Amino acid sequence: MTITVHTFSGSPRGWRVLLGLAFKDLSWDTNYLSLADRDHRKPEFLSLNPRHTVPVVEADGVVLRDSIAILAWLDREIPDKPLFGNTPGQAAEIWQIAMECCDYLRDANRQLLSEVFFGDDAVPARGTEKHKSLRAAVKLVHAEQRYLEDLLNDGRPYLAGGVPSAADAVAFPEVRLLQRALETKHHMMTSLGFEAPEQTCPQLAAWKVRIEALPGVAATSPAHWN
Ligand SMILES: N[C@@H](CCC(=O)N[C@@H](CS)C(=O)NCC(=O)O)C(=O)O
Repeated sequence: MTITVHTFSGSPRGWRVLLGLAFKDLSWDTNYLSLADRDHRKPEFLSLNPRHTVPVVEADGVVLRDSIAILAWLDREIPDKPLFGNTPGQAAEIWQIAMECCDYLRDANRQLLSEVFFGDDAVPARGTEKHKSLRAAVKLVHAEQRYLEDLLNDGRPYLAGGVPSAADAVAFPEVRLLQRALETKHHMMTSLGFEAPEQTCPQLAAWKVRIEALPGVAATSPAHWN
């Protein structure tokens, strides 16, 4: 089966799918759309996904357009190295963590990173509404980092147990994007009081390194970071 993933370089939702493929030791083709050129609004892409969002996966005539649906489909299509566990209990835990990361960590990151990556690069003055809302976003991010840290505190290597799962595929892009923000927008992130896992969440920092070392994961990194 030939799997083509249409995505933007650095899209957290597209990255989930690439990680799911890597965790399963599969190969794939990536078609990077240009956000600047608005490729996702062009008729060719709209014919695949009228909602103009990435990721979209094409595989032997099947077209799928939601990151979580794609991971679930992939697991049914290719059951080896399951992303959603082997038992009902494991499936429930993986879904729960994955959806919590979709809802809470993604939302906190969106509030913070849309300004950090795409804003005017000026650190907002203390006391302004913008500063208050970005500080609030940083607090939410910290709370979600601590939630992940607590999951790992029982000694498990991955978020939902002993093997990488869909929970890790959803969480990793978010944690890695925060690191990227710290690397490329250091002054802004530190001025807002962001604390990296390396400072406050040692289990999460070690998990990030563990995921990065898995086979195939390096190839999922955003193309424009190289
Ligand atoms: N529920 C969808 C949401 C996808 C989504 O919002 N993707 C963003 C990029 S991370 C996007 O394509 N935004 C462009 C747009 O909405 O026009 C999924 O998880 O696949």
